[in-house]
Amino acid sequence: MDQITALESLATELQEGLNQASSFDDLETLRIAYLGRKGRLAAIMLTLPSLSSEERPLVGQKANQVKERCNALFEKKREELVSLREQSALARFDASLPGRTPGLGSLHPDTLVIEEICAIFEKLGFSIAQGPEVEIDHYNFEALNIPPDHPARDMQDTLYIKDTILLRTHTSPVQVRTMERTKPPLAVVVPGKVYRRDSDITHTPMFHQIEGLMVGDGITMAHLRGILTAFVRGVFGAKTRVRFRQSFFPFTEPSAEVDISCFLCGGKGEVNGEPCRVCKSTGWVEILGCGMVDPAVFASVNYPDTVSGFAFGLGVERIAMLKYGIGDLRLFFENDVRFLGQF
Ligand code: 2NM
Repeated sequence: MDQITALESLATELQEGLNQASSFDDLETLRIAYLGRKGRLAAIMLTLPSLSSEERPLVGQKANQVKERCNALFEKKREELVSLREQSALARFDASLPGRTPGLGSLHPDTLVIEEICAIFEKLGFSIAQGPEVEIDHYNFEALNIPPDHPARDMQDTLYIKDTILLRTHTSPVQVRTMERTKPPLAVVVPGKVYRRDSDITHTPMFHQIEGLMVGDGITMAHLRGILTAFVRGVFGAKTRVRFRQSFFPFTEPSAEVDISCFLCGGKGEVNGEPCRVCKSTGWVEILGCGMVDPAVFASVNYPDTVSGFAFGLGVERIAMLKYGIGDLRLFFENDVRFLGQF
């Protein structure tokens, strides 16, 4: 039978063809020529109907064996080509080439300012405290001598979650919580996020504050002045001058705002004959609010009426804008790495 001879030589010839093949394209060309729909095996199969009923099953069986053998030959060659490709990729790999520099992250200007300021206060003997951002009316307002009819309690200014649960509008509730569980004397600074119902070019619904509190027997405004002067000189330089302006807060009496001499123009109000952009030619920059803690606050944490203390608060973004010359508050919250990478 011619078909049996033809089938027997098919696998042998395929092996010869595969020996010459050097690419996956060569492999595919051979597959189509031998096993394809119009290939050599198919051509032999087309002659089956012309055979006798005794010959037909013999040839059919042989055809199946040859097909399996051919498939095995193709698979073996394919594996060889895969392994060759891997070896040549390895040979091309140059371990002496310089690597790609991984992108390094950087700290947010808020984080930098918080870390710098907290480090200064730690050197002055303060410890760092933190507390919840979701607060109750008692800690955020009541204990801080902010009466129920005070405008700060208005829905206009405070983000309420429900009834008496709210997002803290300052970090002062943490000072109250700290006093509740700590006997005087104590000195803490509290950095953290605060929330207000306010959103325009110079106000964001969330921003950062650092507040501080020092309590003990015989703490006076002299201590307040000394500590805050040391603090601003740490941040803005040893020549910085300090000025206290009388102010008002519900939780302190007396209260003051602290201005520092302008760190850009040195208080002269102009730089190279141009009006100073930092202090708007006034020579002074407002930096924080402070005061002697109101006895009503001490009463709310059951401190004896013999203690006294001072407290202060500042806005972190405001300090960062001054320190780094950042002109737009919105940059702090967009998290554009081109901005964040500059500090
Ligand atoms: C400020 C200004 C003045 C303040 C008061 C207290 C507390 F809890 F001790 F009463 N914490 N922070 C305070 C005082 C905050 O921010 C402008």
